[in-house]
Amino acid sequence: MVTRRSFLIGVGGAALSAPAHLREGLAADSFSLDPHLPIGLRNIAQLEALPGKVPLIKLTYRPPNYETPLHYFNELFTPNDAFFVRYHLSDIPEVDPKSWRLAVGGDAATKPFELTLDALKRDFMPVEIPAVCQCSGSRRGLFEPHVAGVEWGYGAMGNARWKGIRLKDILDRAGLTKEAIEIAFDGADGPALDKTPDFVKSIPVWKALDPDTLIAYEMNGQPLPHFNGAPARIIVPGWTATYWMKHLTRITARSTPEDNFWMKAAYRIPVGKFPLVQRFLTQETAANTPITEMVVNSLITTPAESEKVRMGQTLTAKGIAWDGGYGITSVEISTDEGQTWSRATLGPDVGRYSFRQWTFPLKTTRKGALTLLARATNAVGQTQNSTLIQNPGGYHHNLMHRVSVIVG
Ligand SMILES: Nc1nc2c(c(=O)[nH]1)N[C@H]1C(S)=C(S)[C@@H](COP(=O)(O)O)O[C@H]1N2
Ligand SMILES: [Mo]
Repeated sequence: MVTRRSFLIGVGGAALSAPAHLREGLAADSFSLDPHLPIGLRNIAQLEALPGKVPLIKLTYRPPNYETPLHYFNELFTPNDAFFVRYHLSDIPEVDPKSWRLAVGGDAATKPFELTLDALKRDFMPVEIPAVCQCSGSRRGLFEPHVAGVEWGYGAMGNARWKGIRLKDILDRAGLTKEAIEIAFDGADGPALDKTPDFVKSIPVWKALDPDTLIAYEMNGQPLPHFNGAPARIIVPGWTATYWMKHLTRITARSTPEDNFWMKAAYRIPVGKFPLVQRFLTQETAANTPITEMVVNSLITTPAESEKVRMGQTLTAKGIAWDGGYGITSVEISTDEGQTWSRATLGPDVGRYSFRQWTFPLKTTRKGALTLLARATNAVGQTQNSTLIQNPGGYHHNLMHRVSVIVG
């Protein structure tokens, strides 16, 4: 079926019309939406640039939810200006780094204090960690049956080098009591007119004290872009991005579980359904538990869906794999719908929380459609699913990615 849809390319907004899966006429860096996304979404999604960003796939404007087009993941690190944007609340102030203050306190902190950005950079040791920032609901739009929420495709994620200081160093200065069980974060953004509760998230104290959990002020060597949390945000490597508080203003050490809507009702998964190791026990109920680490996953970034390839041509398929930080041990490719698998060559390991690139030589010996499947496995033996683990939030989609090229 060919539906007419128009979308804006570039800031100038040259209008083009083409169904997403029949876009051979468009440049290689053009817009592509997965054919499995709900048709309603495929008709309204637009490429549009927020200030400071290249055109991204706009899913909602208030609050801004924009995903990264798939082809950007051909790069190991996602460019800052192409990095996805996700917000729950519409009032998003531009924070002046000069007047910004970070308040640290709570009933489980003996020495509350405030910090300027200069003091944060000056008084604590800087560290830099490559890590994937992935929304829990990335690929929610690919769930069948569909699940309510922002109908993300593949691009509610990105990989960056995050530079900042250890959250642990801040908590050491705050003098945690032995009753401390959770560390909560608040950001400068808030609800606009609606009654949506303020976005506050907490993590277990053991995760907050992990030397890899950071307060970052730089991303890929540049100050954080406004829409990715300037002037400072939380980085919880391995865990989904819901805890990666942007525009951080307050850190609260708690002796009791945080009990707001965003902890108690949202970002929860059924107990025991996913193969996960790290648990957030102070928030767990008999039925469900907060989402924690990312599941093992991969993508094929080259070739693009429906790309035309000449018969006899050898091309190099490439892509990325990532997990919750155990480390990718293999990526396998199948060209026969999963009957047989061959190992791809892994690129350099730049850190256990980063994307791991892979390549695979592809021979085209027959005319017609050639379908690739990719499957990643990690160091604790977790692998991607061939059937979806259904859950009410539409989280943790890690079905094997499928891309078909046309050999002619
Ligand atoms: N202040 C603030 N921080 C936030 C959020 C938010 O709505 N407000 N959303 C969280 C969620 S759910 C995600 S997926 C990531 C998105 O990070 P990004 O916009 O930098 O890509 O930010 C997290 N931090
Ligand atoms: Mo998210």
